Amino acid sequence: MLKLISATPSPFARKVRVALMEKDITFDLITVNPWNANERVHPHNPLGKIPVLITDHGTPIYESSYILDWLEVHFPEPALISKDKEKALEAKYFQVVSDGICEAFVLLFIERLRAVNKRSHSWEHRQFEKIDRGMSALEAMTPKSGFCVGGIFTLADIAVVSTVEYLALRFEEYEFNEKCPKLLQFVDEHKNRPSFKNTRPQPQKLNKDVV
Ligand SMILES: N[C@@H](CCC(=O)N[C@@H](CS)C(=O)NCC(=O)O)C(=O)O
Repeated sequence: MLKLISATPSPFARKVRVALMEKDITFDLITVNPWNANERVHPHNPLGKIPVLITDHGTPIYESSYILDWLEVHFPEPALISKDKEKALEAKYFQVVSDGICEAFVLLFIERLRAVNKRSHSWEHRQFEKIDRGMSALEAMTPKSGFCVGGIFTLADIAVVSTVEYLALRFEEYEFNEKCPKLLQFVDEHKNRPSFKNTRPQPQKLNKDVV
């Protein structure tokens, strides 16, 4: 059986969990906290990051967008990406922006674990701007209602919902209502889809010694 090494708040791992559920693939969920010093993710991924999917042959596959591509090849139905190449690129673009926002937020979040006098405000500002510009790009791209690309549920919808709900959990002070009302409406319409409902992000406590 496939195994997925995952963490409860991770938007990257959530994309994979949603895809596995949408494709009705049975898998073992292994929940870890990848930031803990004693957590052993690196034997499966030299980069030490989750998500990692372990195949039936024991081969580890990592990087969420790559795992989604792998799933599409090995479990093509139901497709989470259009067979039309242009539409497929369009959907992947949502994922590029979404992953970029989440990666910038992880850097900001980790910086904020430092003692106040050790935090770099210019670094925090730099990450904030990436998140803010990314969210505004996503707000412009995403429809109020329906699906992001081609009238079908795709990895674009998965990426958008995972990103917005992750930020809503970890970045409460972000002005979602003012800055991205369309994204909120989109998430509201889709959040009760079973694969989203069953993978809602949950916080994990991070040790300050990570920095
Ligand atoms: N680009 C990667 C990002 C994965 C990622 O940043 N995972 C975080 C958790 S959300 C992690 O495991 N971080 C641990 C570390 O960097 O040491 C992907 O899409 O899979």
